[in-house]
Amino acid sequence: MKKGNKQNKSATTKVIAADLPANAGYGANDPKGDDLARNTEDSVGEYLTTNQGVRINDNQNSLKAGDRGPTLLEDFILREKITHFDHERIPERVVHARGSAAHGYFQVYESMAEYTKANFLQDPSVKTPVFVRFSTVAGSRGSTDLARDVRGFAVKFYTQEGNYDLVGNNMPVFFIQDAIKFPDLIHAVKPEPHNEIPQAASAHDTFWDFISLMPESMHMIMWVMSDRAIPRSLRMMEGFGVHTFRFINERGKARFVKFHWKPLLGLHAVVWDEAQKISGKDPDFHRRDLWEAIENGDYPEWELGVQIVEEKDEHKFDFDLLDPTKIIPEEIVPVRRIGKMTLNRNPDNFFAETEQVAFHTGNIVAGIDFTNDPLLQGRLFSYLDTQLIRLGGPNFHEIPINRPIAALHNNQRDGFMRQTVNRGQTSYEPNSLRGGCPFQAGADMSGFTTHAERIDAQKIRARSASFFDHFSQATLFFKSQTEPEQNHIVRALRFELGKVETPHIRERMLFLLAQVDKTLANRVADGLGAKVPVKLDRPMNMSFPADADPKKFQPKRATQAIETSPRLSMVDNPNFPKDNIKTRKIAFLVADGFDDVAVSEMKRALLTAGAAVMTVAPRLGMLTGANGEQVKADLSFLTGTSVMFDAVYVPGGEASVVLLKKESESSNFLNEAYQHCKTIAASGAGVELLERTGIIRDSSGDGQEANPSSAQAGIITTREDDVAGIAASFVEGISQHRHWQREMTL
Ligand code: HDE
Repeated sequence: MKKGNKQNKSATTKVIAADLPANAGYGANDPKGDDLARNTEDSVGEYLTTNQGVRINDNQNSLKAGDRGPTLLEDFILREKITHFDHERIPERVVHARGSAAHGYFQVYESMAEYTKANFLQDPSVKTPVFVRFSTVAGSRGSTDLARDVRGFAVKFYTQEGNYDLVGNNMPVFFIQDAIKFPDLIHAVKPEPHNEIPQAASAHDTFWDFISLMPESMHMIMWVMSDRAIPRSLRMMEGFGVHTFRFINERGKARFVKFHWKPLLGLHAVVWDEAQKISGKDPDFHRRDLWEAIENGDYPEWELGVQIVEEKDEHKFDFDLLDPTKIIPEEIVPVRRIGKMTLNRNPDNFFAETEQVAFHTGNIVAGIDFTNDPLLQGRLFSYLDTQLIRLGGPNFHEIPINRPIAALHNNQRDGFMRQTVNRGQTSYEPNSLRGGCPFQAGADMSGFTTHAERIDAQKIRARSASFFDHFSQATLFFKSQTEPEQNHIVRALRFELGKVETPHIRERMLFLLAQVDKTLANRVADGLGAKVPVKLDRPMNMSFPADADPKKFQPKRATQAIETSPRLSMVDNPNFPKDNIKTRKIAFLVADGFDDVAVSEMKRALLTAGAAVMTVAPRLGMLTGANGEQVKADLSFLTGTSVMFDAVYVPGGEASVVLLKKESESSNFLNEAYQHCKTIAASGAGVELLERTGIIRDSSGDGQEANPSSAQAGIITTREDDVAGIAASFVEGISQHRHWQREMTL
């Protein structure tokens, strides 16, 4: 048999995906999966070929003049391979370069016909395929997942009537009010241009220089300095459409709408110290978490929420609905949950899908429309434009991940990489040669019609005075946080401004913070060893035309309808009761001689509650329990650290605990988990390990250490090996996610 040949291959085997069974590997009812299958290829059982389909006999050696001679230009196989390799990269996204994505579907709970004619929001039995890409904003494609940053939350709905993209973020407001400031904002936050430092971080002079001159960003700054900017998981964060959009019903009636995504796993964050450590230990933490959850069948779910406002109420609020630096507090207009999105399939190929997916705020369907939000208006230009450079031409809509499942017919033709072979003589409309086809669709045939908004205005470069209240909602956000969350904002600002080297930038920021909340500003100033200035030597707002009167552009506070909005907090948010531990990761610290009974009982309790358990041991391989039970060590102290977990359990077993005590890493593990306010449980001799670290100060108890004081909240122990007795408290402790009371004693 010749090298590389396989006897059982028929010479006619084709590699193209059209031959794959419909739904290859994707399950039934997945129209986008079916569509993608036309382009998938897995090479299993196939010969190696060139891109022209010529079978390759030797993939090890280039063609040479003699075995020690020069390589020949003639070697078309070498040239094709290397040329393709040389061109494998496309430009990364100018923002949101770092991302992770998944497939899934969306189903509406009941028809929304009263509000919108959008086809995918009518029938609860219809599953609309979606592709969702989460991202960070500032870092490049290879940057860490755990940067302090906004997270992109972009959803492409492949509806029967065309693609609808809801290109949102995990924060409901934005830094700026007008698209014309976007390049400035991004230039300021990206690594500084002279030395390309720092990567994926806002903690540097240029970002804070810009922000200190943009009071309109203060509301967003509160969000970015809060724990929302360091989510525990992409599966545990909210999403927001940010802008006000419109719903249009069959009768043409329009209403304003704001979109929300509410995660069914709740809202959770890590702590900043943890985020920085994860960035070193596992920079792919969020990507891995999303991937693994889907592989394990723990499909992340979000409910789509809408806040609907009648057109007649447009001016009823103390802010402008068109201003993207404002929210409509949920206490004022409740969020109605109208459907659910489930992510149930990982991409087959990162480049083909996650990298090449092209979102565009302009991808809308009949029943949804834009508003005049000046940030949204700019985005409507930017997304199509950016894809032209990023994906190399006007035909990116033909890339499998981008093409709609709805039929696509028009007279657009040609261009780089055109895939469609358009038949026929005509490529214009109107025409008679092709019977007028393709023809326009009436509104009754789902033809898109723009909402006929009345506009009677002068053409001016200006911003409405209704956009000038830059601080009230920043104050609302800060006041709505629990004490530990406020502490985190203070510390985040101390960290970020602490990295700023130019004194006047810090001072301007302290002045702006004082407009939000005086205590906040004073506390940040304390940490910086600075004082809050009483006035500035330049106007607060530098964002006005060159010959304008600066006084006219100063922020103005409006009276607020509410003082606090509990739904802005992550810790104490009535939308997200802390009542489960589903998919949380728990570490068991074990060594040979561990208490087999304790391990299996605790494991059973945690698995029943939906958590995942991993063993971390001094070494990899099989471990033997005191009664001879064998357990595989999933991680060693070298490969597994506490920041990868939500909680820790130390079972008893004298021999195991003796071995663990010899490992300084076991103490580090526990100390770090304690410092990050995680739930820690120990039973039998395992309690001694907690004593050695100082986590438990009172060594006389018998399980009484469980919550004896707020400082010990989330520390659950029993010396009696009564694992069944503490399992419920452990589960309850983990469901609280973090025990911030402990942090205040640090
Ligand atoms: Fe984007 N944004 N953006 N943005 N944005 C992009 O499009 C832009 C804004 C958001 O996973 C780019 O394909 C402008 C707000 C997400 O592929 C680009 C302005 C919100 C993603 C672009 C904004 C977003 C992007 C870069 C101000 C939340 C990632 C690559 C007017 C509502 C989508 C690309 C993905 C990506 C422009 C502001 C969300 C350059 C000009 C506000 C989630 O077109």
